[in-house]
Amino acid sequence: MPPKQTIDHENLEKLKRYLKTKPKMIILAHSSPDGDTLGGALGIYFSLKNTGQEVQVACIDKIPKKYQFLPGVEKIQTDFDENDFDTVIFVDCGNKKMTKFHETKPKIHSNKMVKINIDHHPSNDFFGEINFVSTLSCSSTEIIFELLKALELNITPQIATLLLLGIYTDTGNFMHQNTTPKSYLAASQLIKLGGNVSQIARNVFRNYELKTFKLWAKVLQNLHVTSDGAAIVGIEKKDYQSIGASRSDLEGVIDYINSMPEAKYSVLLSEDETGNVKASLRTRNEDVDVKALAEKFGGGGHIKASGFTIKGGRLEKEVKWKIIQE
Ligand SMILES: [Mn+2]
Repeated sequence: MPPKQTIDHENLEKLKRYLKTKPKMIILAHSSPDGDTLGGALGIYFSLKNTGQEVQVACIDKIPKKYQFLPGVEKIQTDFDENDFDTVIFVDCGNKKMTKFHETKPKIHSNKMVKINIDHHPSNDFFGEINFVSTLSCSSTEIIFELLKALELNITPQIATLLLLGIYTDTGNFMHQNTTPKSYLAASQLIKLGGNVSQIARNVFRNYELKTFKLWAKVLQNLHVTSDGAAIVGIEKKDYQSIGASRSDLEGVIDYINSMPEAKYSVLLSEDETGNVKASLRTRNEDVDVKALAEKFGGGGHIKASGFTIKGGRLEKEVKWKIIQE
């Protein structure tokens, strides 16, 4: 069977027809936003806005400092009135609850809204009325790039940078297993369209503050490999608070931990600011599926990179790290 097209023809035609009705659209990034969800959400925002569509963009969480350089970042609202819209575009949401807006705005999941679902996570259950879900794409922005081309929308240098960002961050600089010839091709075309690689590198990948390094030093110091081959480390709230860092400063450190040849898989446990324990899991081992492991704890993700949250938990270290649920 030939590989499925990234952009499903039927859904594309549906979207083209729907856009002609001039819907009122809100684009949502997922909570704890990353480069893919932000680049994707803003990329669509500009391309639709430039054609005169009525569109706004929101993310429930604060935008991390390293993404503050993004064109249009000031357009991202942390709140919105659901009654102002008839359409939600979900970007990079492996499930529809990932925006975290569902608790305060149930209407966004009701049948009063047209849901457009753009994602590349295997866990995605096609929850939209219109779906562009391709698990073979390295990032949601890779899908969005295909989509914008299919819609014949103009891709400005600004939009190219936004889409390129998602490819860079989700492939870990083209080093993760999800990197395909298509990812390189998309990146090449986006650079040709004016995508700015050095701006992405300087802001996202070569941009660490002293507090981040101090926190990473704690992580590396506490790291150990269990007898069954798990590289595991726990970071308590007091660990980052004592050096003026925050949990988001941990982003990226798991990929260094996961570079150890003696580890079958890696687990980074961290207490968040609101009394939960979050776990990030990675593996470079062909035989290990960390998605299955995360699912056992109610989480999900990809086979090589996943995560879960234990609500109302804290970490305690006796001999090993363990999660105490309260
Ligand atoms: Mn993604």
